[in-house]
Amino acid sequence: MHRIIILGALALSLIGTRHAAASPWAFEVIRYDATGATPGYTDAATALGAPSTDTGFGDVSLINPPFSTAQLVSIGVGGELVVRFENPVTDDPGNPFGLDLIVFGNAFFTHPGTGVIDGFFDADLATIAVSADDVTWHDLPVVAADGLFPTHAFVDTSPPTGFDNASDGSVLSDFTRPVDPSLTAGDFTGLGFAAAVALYAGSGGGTGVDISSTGLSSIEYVRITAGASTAEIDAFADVASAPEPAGAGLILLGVLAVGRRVGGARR
Ligand SMILES: [Ca+2]
Ligand SMILES: [Ca+2]
Ligand SMILES: [Ca+2]
Repeated sequence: MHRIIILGALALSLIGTRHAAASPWAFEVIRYDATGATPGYTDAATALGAPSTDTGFGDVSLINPPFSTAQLVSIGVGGELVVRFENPVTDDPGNPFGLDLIVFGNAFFTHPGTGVIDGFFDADLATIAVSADDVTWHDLPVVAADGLFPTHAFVDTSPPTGFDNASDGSVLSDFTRPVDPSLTAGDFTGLGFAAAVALYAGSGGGTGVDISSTGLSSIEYVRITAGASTAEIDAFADVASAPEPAGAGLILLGVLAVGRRVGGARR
């Protein structure tokens, strides 16, 4: 009995340690140059922590982006934002689609009040660069921040009535899971709200970045610079690798299955 309690306490402490070490968001602003930024949108700390989930007019969704000065930081042409992660973002082979980092902006799909998507708006195609040491920087020219994919905060947000969603969701999307990068804006055009959300497959959206082209196994710093237009950034996330096929999870499932069988036998 004592041994079980001790093992249980050890397991809990390990789980606790893992969670404490696993903050997936940008953690610290290293530099912010507000040159060319939109006035008011100059609090770089708004890029830290989790992506925005509410606009004040309903859930953040792929048709309803964050827009307040407390949620977004503006990066003008000639300006820059550099943030650091608390934990290194690794080029983990278990990451979905090979994507390691997600950048959230305020681009969104448009619709004519019906929820059927007819366009894509406010994509500002900002340049993303990464660094392990804030000295040597690697541009990632294949992808652009503040473009595809719009943030979608709740998997169960209701379809819109008019230009707002009718009621709030309660099940958060996974902000550490990227959208399938083979999708294009055209794949969403003409889709109803539910069908568009289904293409996200539980992801919270954002621009997925594969750091493998840099030759670095991990990075801690991310830099955003504007392209032709002022970009808006909401948050950054470290992608969670897909669960291992074997290991603690399966053992836990086994324990649960045995427990269920014992419970069933008792009934
Ligand atoms: Ca990768
Ligand atoms: Ca934008
Ligand atoms: Ca934010």
